[in-house]
Amino acid sequence: MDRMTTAEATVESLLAHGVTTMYALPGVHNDHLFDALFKAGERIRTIHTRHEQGAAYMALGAALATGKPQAYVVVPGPGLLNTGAALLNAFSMNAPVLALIGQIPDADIGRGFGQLHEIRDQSGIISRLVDWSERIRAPHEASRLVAEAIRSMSTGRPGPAALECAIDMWGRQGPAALVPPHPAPRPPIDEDAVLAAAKLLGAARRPLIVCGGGAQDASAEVTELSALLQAPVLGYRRGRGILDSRDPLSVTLPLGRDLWAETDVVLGIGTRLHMQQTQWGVDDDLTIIRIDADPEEPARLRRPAAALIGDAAPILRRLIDLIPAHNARRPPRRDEMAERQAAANKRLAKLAPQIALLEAIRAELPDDGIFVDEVTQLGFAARLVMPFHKPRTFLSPGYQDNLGWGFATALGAQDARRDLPVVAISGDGGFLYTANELSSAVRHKIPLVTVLLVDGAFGNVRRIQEERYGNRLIACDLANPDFVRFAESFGVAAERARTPQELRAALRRGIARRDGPTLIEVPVGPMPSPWEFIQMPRIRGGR
Ligand SMILES: Cc1ncc(C[n+]2csc(CCOP(=O)(O)OP(=O)(O)O)c2C)c(N)n1
Ligand SMILES: [Mg+2]
Repeated sequence: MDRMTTAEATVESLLAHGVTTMYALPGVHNDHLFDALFKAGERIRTIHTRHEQGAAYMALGAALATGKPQAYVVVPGPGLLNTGAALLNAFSMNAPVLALIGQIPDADIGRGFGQLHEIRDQSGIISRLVDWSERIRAPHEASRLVAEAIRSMSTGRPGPAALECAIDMWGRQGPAALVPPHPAPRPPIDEDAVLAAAKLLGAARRPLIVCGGGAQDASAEVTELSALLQAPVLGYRRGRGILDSRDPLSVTLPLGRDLWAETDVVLGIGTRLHMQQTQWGVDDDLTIIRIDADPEEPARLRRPAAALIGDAAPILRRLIDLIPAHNARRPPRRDEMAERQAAANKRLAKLAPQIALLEAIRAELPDDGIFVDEVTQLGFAARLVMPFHKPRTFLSPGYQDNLGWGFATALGAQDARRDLPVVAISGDGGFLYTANELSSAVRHKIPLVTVLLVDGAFGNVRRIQEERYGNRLIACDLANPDFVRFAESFGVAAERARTPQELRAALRRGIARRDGPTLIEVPVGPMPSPWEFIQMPRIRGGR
């Protein structure tokens, strides 16, 4: 058995799991770990940021873009809390992010001496933020705990995990056997439930498929099943791009709600069906079938007729095998859906200023390029109208919808996928949450292109105050820097684009620039409200 420090065993184990980047902000509690990262040389890249939230968001973006586990390391107490919003997002988005968190001296934990960065019950706080967390208490535990953490991140409902380690434990040396990765257990497919679901879907007159983030690794299967059943596929945010938007059966809001009103059998894949069941409504004529990695999820709002637990792709494959023996004849829906899409687009044309900018981005971003959404006027519209052609090309922040997530998350996505262009959008409100990470983008030569919409306001808040609160405007106007000069002062290539045509040209230059970041400022005015297409009233009977 090799003698190693806890830190060395941790780094070696991360490498054995394919984790080759550490998003990081150093500090004395973790010095031994950084030394182990140094000694690991070229095998692991350490990407340091200017604030802990940047490191955690970057790990999140890397995880979302790759679907693979990613890690970050920060000091305890304030370092941990500074990553709070990103960790919350990772939990809500089921993203495999491993948080390595320092700790005060082992013997002092829980004794309230007021050590540097001490926080009461750090382990307890962490355990509320993630489903799996442990503290490494000896060198020989490190490798096993890394393997368990990473297994937990893809077992059942995927999500983040955390490992703490005390300041005096990272450097402790001892015998440390490296354990191989623990494969995540896969629940056996429940053949009876799949057969029951195949019969229900086969008999359906107007089946509908709804995809969420849990369907992202099942794009081929969803595409095949949609054709087999002539079933439209509804996706909103992370469900976009699983069925290519070019397929007339690929729909988003608001057409999805009309289809929800008409369907007799709905198949929800890796989605909470939250908007559908709580806003649009459910009645006894609707049969719901769920596929979900998390056994707790399907019955949370309403018990479905069938719940298929496990990874979507193999379950869908079984359904595709079984359905033909039970499949009803249905008229092809291609032409009907193309017409209905055109009608829906006429209604959405109200969002013309947003659509013109999104069309410019879509025209320059290749099909496999990644678009990172924000809580901004353009983002709300992107969720409704922007076409996506592949899964994992639309990173949208899930139910947290937390302002300020986008820029640093996009940096992580672009860092992990340097082979693809990544374009992020931000409002002037959201951007300044992490604009300091322009520095990290330059330092690490991350070729992200950011489109910054500047309206001098928390525009969404302002519109709500105008429309619903008698124009009593409060806390919504913003004093901005000159963003072009601001970015340039970091060494970022920056320009201003005043029209969709100028934006297109600027994007082309930015995407071609592969040795560093680009910022494109787009001055904008107030934009038409998207909310009538998002918060839509009930369309089926009571719950
Ligand atoms: C963490 C967090 N804080 C506050 C909000 C509330 N919020 C939603 S949109 C918004 C304003 C966004 O302003 P900006 O980024 O400039 O985009 P714009 O609406 O102007 O396009 C705010 C404050 C939020 N979603 N998340
Ligand atoms: Mg704004």
